[in-house]
Amino acid sequence: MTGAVGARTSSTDGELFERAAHGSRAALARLISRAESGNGSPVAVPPELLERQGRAYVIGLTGPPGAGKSTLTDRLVGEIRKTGLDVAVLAIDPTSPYSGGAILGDRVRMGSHALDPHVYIRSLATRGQLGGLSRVVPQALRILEAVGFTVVVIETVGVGQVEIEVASTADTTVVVVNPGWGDSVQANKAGLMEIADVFVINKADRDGVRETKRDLASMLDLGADRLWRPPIVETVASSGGGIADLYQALQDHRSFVERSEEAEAKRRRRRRREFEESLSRYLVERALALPGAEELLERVESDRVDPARVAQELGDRLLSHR
Ligand SMILES: Nc1nc2c(ncn2[C@@H]2O[C@H](COP(=O)(O)OP(=O)(O)OP(=O)(O)O)[C@@H](O)[C@H]2O)c(=O)[nH]1
Ligand SMILES: [Mg+2]
Repeated sequence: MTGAVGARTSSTDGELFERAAHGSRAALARLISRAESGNGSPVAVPPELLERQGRAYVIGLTGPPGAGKSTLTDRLVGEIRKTGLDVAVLAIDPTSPYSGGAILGDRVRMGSHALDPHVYIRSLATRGQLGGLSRVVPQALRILEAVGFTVVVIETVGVGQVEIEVASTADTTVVVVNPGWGDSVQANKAGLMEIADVFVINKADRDGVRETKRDLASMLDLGADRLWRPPIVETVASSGGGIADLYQALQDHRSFVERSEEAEAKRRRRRRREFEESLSRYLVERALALPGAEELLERVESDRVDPARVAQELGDRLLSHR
C-alpha cells in the first residue's frame, strides 16, 4: 500500500483490529462492514496478527431454503461451545439486500446464543454486486481469524452456483436436505453431491427419511472412488436430535482433511484464486480510473468495439502510466 491514504486506512484498520482482538464486538462489526461495503482497499490485517491466518476450521452449511440450516447451526454452536471454543457464524443471504426480516429471522433462530460473549453471529449481504460473495466471504474469514476465532460456521441459503462456490471454501461442507428432497431438486443434485462432505437429512421427524437416505446413498455409490465417503446423518434440529452424530461426523471429516494431501492442495488453490481475483479487481479499478477510461467503457457498452481489444489497450495504458 502506498501513499498517505493507504497509510491512514491501514492504521485505522489496525486500531479496530487491536480493539476487536481484545473482544470488542463493535470493532469487529465495523471491520466486517468495511469488507462488505467494498469501498477502497481490502481490510488490512496487521502484521502481528497474520500468523493466525488459515488457522480457523471452517464449516459450511448449505441447502434449500427452510431446510433448517439456522436451527441446525444454533445447535452446532451449542456443541462447539461445550468444548470451550469461541465460534463465529456468518449467515449469508445472496439475493436480498439487508432486509430487516432476514436478519431478524437469523437472530431469532440463533437466539439461544445471542447473549454468549464467546459467540459472534453476523449476517452478510452483497447488495447484488457481481462477485460480491467471493470477495466478502474470504475477507470476513480473514478478519475473524485475525481476531482469534478458530471455528467459523458459514450458512448459505439456497443451492445455486454462488452458494456452492461459497460452501466449497469451507474445510467441511454440510449439505442439509429434508425428507422427500429427492423429488424436488433434481437439477442441483450433481453439484451438491460434488461439494458435500457430510449430508444431513434434517426434519427426520417427518415421513420419507428412509427413501431420501436410500436415494442419497445410491447417488453416493456413483462417486464411490472418492477417498472420503460423505456420511448421511439424520437430525431433528428443532429438538436437538442427532446433533451429537453430526458433530462426530464433522470431527471425523476434519481429521480426514488434516491427514490428506488433497486438503492442502485445496487450500493452496483457494488462496491462489483469492489472490488472482483480488489482483484483477484491483487492476480493473485502477484502469477504469485512468483519464479517458469512461469514454472507452461507453464505447464497449454500446457495442461498437471489440471489448477484448479495448481491454488490452487500456491495460497497456495502465502499465505505462505512472
Ligand atoms: N419438524 C421440524 N421442523 C424443523 C426442524 N428443524 C427446523 N425446523 C423448522 O423449520 C423452519 C425453518 O428453519 P430454519 O432453521 O430457519 O431453516 P433455514 O434453512 O435456516 O431457512 P432459510 O435460512 O430461510 O433458508 C423453522 O420453522 C424451524 O423451526 C426439524 O428437525 N423438524
Ligand atoms: Mg437460515
